Amino acid sequence: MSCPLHERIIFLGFLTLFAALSDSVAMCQAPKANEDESLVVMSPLPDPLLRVDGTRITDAKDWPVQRARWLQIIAEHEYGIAPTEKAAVTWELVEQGLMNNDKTKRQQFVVHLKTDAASLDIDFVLLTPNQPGKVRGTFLGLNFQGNHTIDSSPALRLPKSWVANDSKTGVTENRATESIRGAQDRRWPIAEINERGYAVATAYYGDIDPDFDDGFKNGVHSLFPLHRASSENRERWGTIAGWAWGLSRLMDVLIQQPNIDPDKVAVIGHSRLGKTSLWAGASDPRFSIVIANNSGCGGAALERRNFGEAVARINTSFPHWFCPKFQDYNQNESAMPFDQHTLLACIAPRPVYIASATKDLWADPKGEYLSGWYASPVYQLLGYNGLPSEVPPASDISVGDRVGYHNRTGTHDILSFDWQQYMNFADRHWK
Ligand code: GTR
Repeated sequence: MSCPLHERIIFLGFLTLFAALSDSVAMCQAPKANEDESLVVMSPLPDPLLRVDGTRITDAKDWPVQRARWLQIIAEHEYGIAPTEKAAVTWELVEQGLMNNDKTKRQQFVVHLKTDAASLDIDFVLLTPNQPGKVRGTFLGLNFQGNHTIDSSPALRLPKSWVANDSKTGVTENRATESIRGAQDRRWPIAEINERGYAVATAYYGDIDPDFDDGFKNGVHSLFPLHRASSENRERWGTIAGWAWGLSRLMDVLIQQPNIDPDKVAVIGHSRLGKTSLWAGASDPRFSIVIANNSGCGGAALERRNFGEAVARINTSFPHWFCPKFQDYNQNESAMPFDQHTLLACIAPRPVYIASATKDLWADPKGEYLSGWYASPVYQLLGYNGLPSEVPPASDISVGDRVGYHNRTGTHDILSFDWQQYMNFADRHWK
């Protein structure tokens, strides 16, 4: 049946109005965020060392079983369980050259992932110091707007996948544009990193899984259609788990490169990608250091503090980041069988670094710190020191041993100051 044009326009108008209304209704359903420390009432945290039978682990040799239990719980209730089936991973070098006044060697790969159901290509760039021999260590992390945004080098390829429309970046029609080449370079101080002997490896997060709610169908989810989360299968992987799984596939490729030391790869991420680096690092022990910058709710911050963003709001704004089951904890954090300190504990004894920014109350700097503090008994059991005190340090001071932390003066971002602390941390642990 065809419908006259004016009726179609009126109908589309109604649809748009309806969508806008339901969006604002959804936002209203999320409670007002608390950013007042005096209003924080935190219910008791689960003890990471307590077994299901109520006894407490006192021997390091019992930790691996307990760690596996936490990983299972966190997967099931928060990020969702990733498929155990494998995808075939192959890669090709599609471009290489020098940049940064010849101080940086650039290699661009396309990583192909394939299952019986689908295939997916990820553009992957490796930027190493232009020197012979192995690099000192590698920082692997995803970027938000495309590999071409991390540096102004004209050779960096534009993503072909979905990109968020944004009046600031000038992106319309969900396609990457030249206009933002180099626009994120403050977040990726490549020259400084290479000067200290380290490499940077990155891919655009949308190549792995587009960042919008499509019912878990596109991106990596298309590779495993039988594993899709739904109202019947509420514990299956969401988008953060997809990005984390993608980081592990990039790691598969990275460790095959002759100049990369597979024992010295740190996984790093900012904000939603900091939540991602924590989950990638907790689940994949090949990452020898894990770094989460301003990761906030669903990242390092303790959910039971209910400070800043909190569970109900993140599940309302970004329902696709977590598994549907995580919604059971909207305004119900004390019922969570875990909290984010158990996520950090799953990284032990590998070093983990958490960073906050003083003006980023939305991400709850104190909650990010305390998570590290409450994970520290696990590090101690395993023979290492975590954080030194229950009291967070003054701003811009880096503290901790195997659990590192700083609270940079300023807003939600990842800047040279943060990278300097991460490289100092890597210098110490990768001696
Ligand atoms: C915000 C979100 C945060 C954080 C941030 C980001 O809108 O509330 O959880 O992840 O986005 O990733 O930039």
